[in-house]
Amino acid sequence: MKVMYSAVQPSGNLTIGNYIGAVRNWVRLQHEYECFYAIADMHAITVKQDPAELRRRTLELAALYVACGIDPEQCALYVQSHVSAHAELCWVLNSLTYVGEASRMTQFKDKSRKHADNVNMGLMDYPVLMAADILLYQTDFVPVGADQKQHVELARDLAERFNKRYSETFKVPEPLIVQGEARICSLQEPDKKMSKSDADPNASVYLSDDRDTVMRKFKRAVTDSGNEILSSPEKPGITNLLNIYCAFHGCTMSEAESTFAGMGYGDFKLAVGETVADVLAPIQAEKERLLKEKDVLAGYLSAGAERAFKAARKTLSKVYRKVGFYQG
Ligand code: ATP
Ligand code: LTN
Repeated sequence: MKVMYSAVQPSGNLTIGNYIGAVRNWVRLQHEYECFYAIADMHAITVKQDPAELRRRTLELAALYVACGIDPEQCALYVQSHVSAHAELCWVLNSLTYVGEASRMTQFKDKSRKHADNVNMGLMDYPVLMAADILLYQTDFVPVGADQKQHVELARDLAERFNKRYSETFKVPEPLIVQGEARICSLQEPDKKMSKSDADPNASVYLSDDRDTVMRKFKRAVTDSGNEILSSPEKPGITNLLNIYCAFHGCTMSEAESTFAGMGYGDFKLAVGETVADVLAPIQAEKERLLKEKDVLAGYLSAGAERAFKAARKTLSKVYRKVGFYQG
């Protein structure tokens, strides 16, 4: 069976961008592959986190994964910091990564600008830890949103570099990016991606938003000049709303355009909001139910970590042997 690996950071409430770009695809793919789905808490601390909040969000994210349809019996669902091999392989890969290539990563440059008072080593090392995550499991495919493509490419480069220097060890992974749905944009600045750490709460729709909040955010979404509901580069606001509608309703762009032909912007925004709220309601109810059963959730996570640990250990001991670490 081919292997799939992905993760989300518990760095904020999940947005509909995370759902469409990542988690929903994981659910679709879980029966066709051997899947490892992690909660990337080690990545999250590369920007400042409140410890109690990080702990709470980690469990909440586990509940949300399951509520969205991830089957913990089928997939290894676990917390990254529970499997120490991630940090260990990261250290080895650090010695293969050039400072130049790490400092050229788009996300590192963006986050350095955004958190100018805290440009720490972890922020620069973020893609190397991500490469370690992926390569530990001999991953074939990495389902992510378009923003993570560059990081998966670094993981490929590091795998090839290691294999060339020490002999064949790592599978070279492929990113798996669903076109169109891969980038849901901010409702306030539609040329920017929707992000769970955006300071403006109206920019992002969270999976935890109730119907009223969802409707209010869509009502306030910025639109473009003109009055036609068409997808085009000159209409980033309308295009984004159409994209969201297609992703949640399950239709093509031209089907969505004909559904809304002749409708005013105001009614169109309400229709998109209703469609999103209808999908979110059952997920929210299931998440609340799961959070009341903390022991069950903790059981899923420890079983997941055990499975991940076994697979990761195999790769890590091979790596340690190849680089020449004395093993007795
Ligand atoms: P942060 O704002 O804290 O950097 P984020 O919202 O960008 O977080 P991540 O944890 O970095 O979320 O990403 C989790 C997954 O969701 C990744 O696969 C990423 O590509 C995907 N993703 C994030 N935002 C979007 C988006 N707006 N559209 C589509 N996919 C997205
Ligand atoms: N950086 C990723 C989260 C992440 C990830 C991974 C995704 C951490 N490790 C390994 C895929 C594979 C993000 O989506 N921001």
